[in-house]
This record gives sequence, C-alpha cells and structure tokens, in this order.
Amino acid sequence: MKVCVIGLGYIGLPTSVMFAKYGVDVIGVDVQPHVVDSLNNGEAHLEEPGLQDFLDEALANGNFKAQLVPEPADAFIIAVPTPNNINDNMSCDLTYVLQAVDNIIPYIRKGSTIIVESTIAPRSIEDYVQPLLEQNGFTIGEDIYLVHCPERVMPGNIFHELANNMRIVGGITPSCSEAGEKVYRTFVKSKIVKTDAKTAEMSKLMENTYRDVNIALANELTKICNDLHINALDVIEMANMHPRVNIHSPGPGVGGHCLAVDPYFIVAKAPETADLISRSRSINSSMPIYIVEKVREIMEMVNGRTITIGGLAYKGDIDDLRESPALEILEMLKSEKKYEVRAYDPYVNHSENAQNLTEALGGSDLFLILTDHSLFKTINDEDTNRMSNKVIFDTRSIVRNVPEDCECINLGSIHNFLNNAVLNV
Ligand code: SAJ
Repeated sequence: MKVCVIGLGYIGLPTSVMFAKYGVDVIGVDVQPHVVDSLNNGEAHLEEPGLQDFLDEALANGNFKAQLVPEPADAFIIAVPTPNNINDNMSCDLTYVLQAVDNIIPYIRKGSTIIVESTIAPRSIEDYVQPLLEQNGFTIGEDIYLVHCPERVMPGNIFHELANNMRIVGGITPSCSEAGEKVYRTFVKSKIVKTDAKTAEMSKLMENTYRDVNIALANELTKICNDLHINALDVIEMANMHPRVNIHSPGPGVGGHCLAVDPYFIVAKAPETADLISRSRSINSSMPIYIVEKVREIMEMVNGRTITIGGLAYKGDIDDLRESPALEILEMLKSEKKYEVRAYDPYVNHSENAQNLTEALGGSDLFLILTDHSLFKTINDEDTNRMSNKVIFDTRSIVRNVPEDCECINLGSIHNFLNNAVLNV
C-alpha cells in the first residue's frame, strides 16, 4: 500500500512513520521546505518520545520520504491545522483542509481513499469536502472513498495511543468506512468503529468538550468553595469516591490545541443551543485572571515584589506552549509593573526562562506553580533557601513534599491562607 500524508505536524508525522514501520510506502507532504529538508536529512523537527527512532527506521527502510508536492497513492491522509476563525464566533477554519483536498485532486486515482484526520466542525465533510470532490468529477463510494477518522492521541504518548486506542472511521457511505478501516488496520491493534462522517466529527469534538465542561465544573466549584471557606480539593476527592462521579481537576485554565479550541466548533454551529458548552469555555478562560487576583492578594499579605513562575507549558512534562494559561498569567503579572516576574520551565525555550530553579527562586517572594511538571512534586530546601518569603502557590496541586519552613497553598487552601495567614517566614 502507498499512503500520502498531507501535513507533517504533531499528528501527520507520527502517523507517517507509524505506517512506514509497518511496511507501507509513505510520502509525507508539507508546505514548509525546512520541514521537508530536515526530515529527509534524518532530523525530526518535533519533540515526541520515540519519534526520532521511528523516523530513523523509516528512512533506513526506504519507506518514508518527505516532499513539497503529493504523489498518486492508495490513500491520502489529511492532517493539517484547523484553527478558530477569530472574527466569526471562533468557528472552524477549514481553509487548510480544503487547500489540501484541492492539492491532492490531480493525484487521486480510481479506488483511492481520502481520509481527513484534522479536527473539524460537525458536517464539514458532507457540506464542504464531499462537494469539492464531486465538483471535480468523482463519485464518492464508487470511484473514490471519503472518510473522517479523527486523531485522538495524547502528546507525549502518541505512538502507544496510535496503536492501542480504538479508532472511529466515519464514511460518507458504508463502502467508504470499510475502505478507511482497511487503511488503519495496518497498525491499529484495538477496535475500529465504523460510522458516518458527521457522527465521527461530533464524537471527536464531544470527547474534548466533555473534558472542558468537567474542568469548568471543577473550576467553578473552586471559586464557590473559596467564597464559602470550604476546601474544594477535599470536596472533589470525596465526591469522586462515588462510583459514578468523576469531577476533574481545577487549575489556572485550560490550554493546548484541543480543549481550548474544539468546543467553539460546536458553539459556532449551534450558538442558540450550545449554552453549557459556551459557558464552560468562559469559565475556563476566566481562570488566569482569577489566579492573578489571588496572586495579588498573596503578594499584598507578604508585602512582596518578586514572583517566580514554575512552568510555562500548557500541561506537565511537555514543551508545548499552545494556548498555555501560564503564558497569559505571566503577561498579566508583568503588565502590572509593580512585580518582578521570572519563570522557570526546563522544557521550553522562552526569553523569561531562568537557568535553574535555585536561580529563579533567589530573592523571590512567591513561587507560583502553573504547570504540573513532575519535577515540581518535590521542592528542595536548596531551591527555596534564598527566597525572601518562602511561599508557594501550587495551582496544580502537584507538590507532594515541601521544605518545613515553607508555606504551600493550593486552590483548596487559598481562602485559609488569605483569611488567617500566619507566615513561618
Ligand atoms: N486540565 C485541567 N484539569 C484537568 C485536566 C486537564 O485543568 O482535570 C488542563 C490541562 O492542564 C491542559 C488542558 O486542560 O491545560 C488540556 O489537557 P488534556 O490533557 O485534557 O488534553 P490535551 O489537549 O493535551 O489532549 C486532548 C486529549 N483528549 C482527551 O483526553 C479527551 C487527547 O486524547 C486528544 O487527542 C487531544 O485532546 C486532541 O488532539 O484533540
């Protein structure tokens, strides 16, 4: 089998080298010449455990090559970005997807399977992709097969999840779904569920929306509990002991390119009815400012000036800054002018980044943890010794061990601290 993958980013590249590992002849296409060159020279341009090894193997086997233009293939997989349209209800911008479809049209042969993996608004395949192919003379389900097979892998664990997560294949006709299933059966070990394109589109969006709504519930609960002087984290722990309850974790906001983006695709399609989804987005988007307000109150209590931010990535143990609430909080605190703000995140390249935690905390009045990197589980006294006020605000509830002379507050105990703080500093 020969597969042509359009878009060699976080999803397209791992998918390409995964097919190549299973003996498929893969042509990877990207519009960026430096991406194409770097891959053909054997260098992965993205961080993902195992990616470099998979690429090395694929190049050594001669099963993978990157180029700027597509080639005829049995299957075409489109994995290009679908950002929000900023001026239009944050709806799904299909520009790159439709451009990719346009670009492959000259290379489609009778019997080819066209697969869209990019996350798209409900009905995008039926309303936009199908008509575009039909205008070019193809009969879907007869000449060619068209499916939406959403990617659902977690950055940091992509190769395991590509092979082991169940897969949804939504075709325009049952024969399309069958053609899609055949392609993925190459490496997918678990179940492949066949459905229609619009059900596949909506299911994918609802997975991330479910998570976003549940995080919003946890964030709202935190605000309520802080007002009522109840520990929200204890409440969540207790409520989650019920076998059918799973309240998610509150935090400084929701980042990444999925949860902070996908729910808007549904809201934009059904603005009158998608009430809860829309409110949840607003609640999660309000968290950075809520954290900044709490930081202001803490800084007033300790009469401090210097804040050290721990973690800039949108979630733990990765280098991804997309939509990161930590960046928003950093900018808000800096714009207040009255604070000196530093940051420490060993995973990312950022101009504010200190060399190490000890340096970042020297003379600081507050260690504000915004990302759940594992390295923040244990805080050592060599790191905190030189702080002016030994106060930690752990917005991720990640810290497990704190030096005895430090005060560590989290989203469950912040109200206690602010109301009757006795500082041991
Ligand atoms: N977060 C919380 N509280 C929680 C869980 C997460 O505040 O209880 C925050 C995280 O810190 C992060 C954000 O939410 O800022 C999103 O993190 P995530 O781990 O929930 O999700 P992503 O965006 O890294 O990946 C999700 C995954 N979807 C689901 O788990 C349903 C992944 O499987 C998808 O492939 C990916 O979206 C995608 O591409 O759609």
